Amino acid sequence: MFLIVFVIGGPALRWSHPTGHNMSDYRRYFVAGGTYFFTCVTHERRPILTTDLGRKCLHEAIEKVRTDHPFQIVAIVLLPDHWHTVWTLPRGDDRYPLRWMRIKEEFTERWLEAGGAETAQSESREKHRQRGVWQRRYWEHTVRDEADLKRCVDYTHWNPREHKLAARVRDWEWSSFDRMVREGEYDIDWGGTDPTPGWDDPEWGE
Ligand code: NI
Repeated sequence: MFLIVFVIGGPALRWSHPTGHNMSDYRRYFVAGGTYFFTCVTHERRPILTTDLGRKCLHEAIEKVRTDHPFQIVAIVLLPDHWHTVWTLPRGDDRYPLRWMRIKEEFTERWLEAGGAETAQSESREKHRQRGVWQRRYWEHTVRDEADLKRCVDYTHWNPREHKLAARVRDWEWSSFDRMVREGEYDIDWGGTDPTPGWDDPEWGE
């Protein structure tokens, strides 16, 4: 039975993983009304996020903001010019816009201070005191239930393949996939086929 599943491959591999976890594990991540999927893109799609400096600045920015305004990172992936992430906020706290504003600010401050480049400023952006590091907006999707959460997390981890940046999901260094394999949520070889076909429409940002 398992041999057959293994030969078929693809998403079915999840059934055979050793600790026998299944979708119900997502209960520990899901907070009704407080679990979100986000996409955030760099200004003019500059490929800065997977550089040493970009990763350092983003890590520090997230940790700084999480100290002041806690949230759980369920899943995260860095691509060169954007990132996808799934967060759970504390119950009764819906202030993700504040967290996003702060993360962008903290990143920008560190990035520019360390000599990272920014793109040329339009008059309008200068008026709004924005720097040429991030796109102004970001995409937000409120996760509806555990099945929706599973799709969002799968979408996040499969994204390097979606963007043709990695041959296998496990080959991409800059995501929470490794952690979730260690936690027993995925088989290491997961991601042979697109787990969320058709989810690359504009609502998903990328
Ligand atoms: Ni993407």
